[in-house]
Amino acid sequence: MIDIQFSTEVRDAKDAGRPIVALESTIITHGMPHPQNVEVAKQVEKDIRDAGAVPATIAVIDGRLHVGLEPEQLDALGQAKGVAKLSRADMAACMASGGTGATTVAATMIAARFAGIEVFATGGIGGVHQGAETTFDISADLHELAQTPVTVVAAGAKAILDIAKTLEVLETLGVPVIAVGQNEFPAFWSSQTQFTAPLRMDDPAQIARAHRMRRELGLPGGQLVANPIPEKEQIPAEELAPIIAGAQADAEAHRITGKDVTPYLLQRIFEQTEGRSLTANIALVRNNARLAAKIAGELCVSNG
Ligand code: PSU
Ligand code: MN
Repeated sequence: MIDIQFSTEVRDAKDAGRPIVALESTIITHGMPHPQNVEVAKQVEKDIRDAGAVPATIAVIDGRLHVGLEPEQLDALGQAKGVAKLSRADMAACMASGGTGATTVAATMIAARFAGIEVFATGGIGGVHQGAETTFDISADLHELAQTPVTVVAAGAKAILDIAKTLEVLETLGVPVIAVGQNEFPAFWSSQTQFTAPLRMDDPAQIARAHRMRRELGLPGGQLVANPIPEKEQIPAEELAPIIAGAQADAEAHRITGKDVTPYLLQRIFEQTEGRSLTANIALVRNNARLAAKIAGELCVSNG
């Protein structure tokens, strides 16, 4: 019944059996300011093409599920006002009511699986927020990783989250957390943390094999690939700590709750770092896109 709207490029890639990488759209509508959001979205798509795969940016537009956006659709989404932020809970409702919404990691995974796409690149995943022991604020992204078979490449989890608790929940849910090129689980703007990732794989072919092995074992759920931000683009954790603490205090003072928390914190941190957080964010998303394209390429070979 659901009629997926594929972009021409994604449709052709599917027909030809070429590697495809899914991309989320919440990072465009709720994660970065206009016009950089659209520039970055197009640059990331180009990075994926240059690495030999085809990008599929996912969004709900006027009730229809789009897998791959034409450039004009990306332009329009990047400056649209009042776009919903869709996760597992509200994606179907948005489609049923003819609404327009950007997909979070959770909703992008759902759409990717539905469209037969196994690899997805983003910046950072949602996780367990600091203070979750009182707010219960835990992103639906974690549960999605536990049940939807898509390998997600991210730069770890932001320090706006409680990284220790996020890793514990991922372990409880049986989600493989695989660091690339280092032993530590990276923290988005900085590569080094005090947390050792449960797994490490430096070879995209191995990550693709692990993805396929889970499927063969009949295991539900995906993999979280934690790809550290390139060294020269990092912002030291100690420099960000007071800024994050300030943003969190503001969020509390303004009684920001639910799905507004993450976009609010990202916006405050952007303002307080005078845009440096955005420059780092762009570098790490591009880095993740390139790795995801390699993994998708390897999966294509092994699925062949
Ligand atoms: N983390 C980022 N940038 C983002 C997001 C998270 O560094 O743009 C977005 C992603 O779409 C993610 C969502 O899936 O926020 C998580 O929101 P929540 O914490 O409300 O589940
Ligand atoms: Mn939340």
